[in-house]
Amino acid sequence: MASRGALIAIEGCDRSGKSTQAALLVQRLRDAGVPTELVKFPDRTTVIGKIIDRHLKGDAELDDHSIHLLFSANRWGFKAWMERQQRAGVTLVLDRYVHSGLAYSMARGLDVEWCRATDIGLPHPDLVIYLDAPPTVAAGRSGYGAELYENVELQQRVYNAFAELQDASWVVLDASLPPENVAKDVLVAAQRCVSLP
Ligand code: T5A
Repeated sequence: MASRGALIAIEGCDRSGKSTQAALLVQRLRDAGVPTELVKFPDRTTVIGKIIDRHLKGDAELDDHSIHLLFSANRWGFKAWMERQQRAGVTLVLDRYVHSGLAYSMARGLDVEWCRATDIGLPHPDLVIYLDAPPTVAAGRSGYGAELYENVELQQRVYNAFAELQDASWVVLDASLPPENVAKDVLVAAQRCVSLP
């Protein structure tokens, strides 16, 4: 029987470089012979993901509790699939996961314990890699401002919320460094839960 695949969550504020690093990590793990899949949350292709996408583009107004529940429901839609993949020995690299759900809703003033409750029962990440890029750095990156939450004032509150959520198990990386430097640090961190030949 294959040994269980790892669950690696990459977290951070908007434009901190998560998608860049998640894609590089998946490629490096696959190159090393580790079966790996990438999952991006929110997944905008599902029925729920399409509503989230419209909301983020300013096309569907939703109150803060409702959108929190939809982000969480979007993750629940992948629970069974993620568990199957892990059981089959596939490592999953998650571009955002439950801590994004908490940090963004905390930044909008929701109660953290209420927010946490909606994700209870989802698979636990074996590793959280947090890409630490101050909002003013991320704001200078291309495409910033295109979606609802991409403004420096809200991002500062998200940044503060992530700081509150961090514990000793997280690997916190300086994401203001060039992407290739961050990628080296991400790969080192990943080896806490994935063995490379
Ligand atoms: N959200 C999400 C919630 O509120 N609750 C939830 O539960 C979840 C899951 C969309 C929004 O939804 C919110 C958070 C978001 O506001 P998203 O689709 O992940 O979530 O949107 P973004 O975080 O904006 O994702 P992006 O793909 O836009 O940003 P990334 O992935 O952080 O950054 P990336 O890699 O795409 O890079 C952005 C730009 O910066 C450059 C890249 O080339 C690119 O141009 N770049 C760098 N430049 C300099 N130095 C580096 N180290 C760089 N790394 C990347």
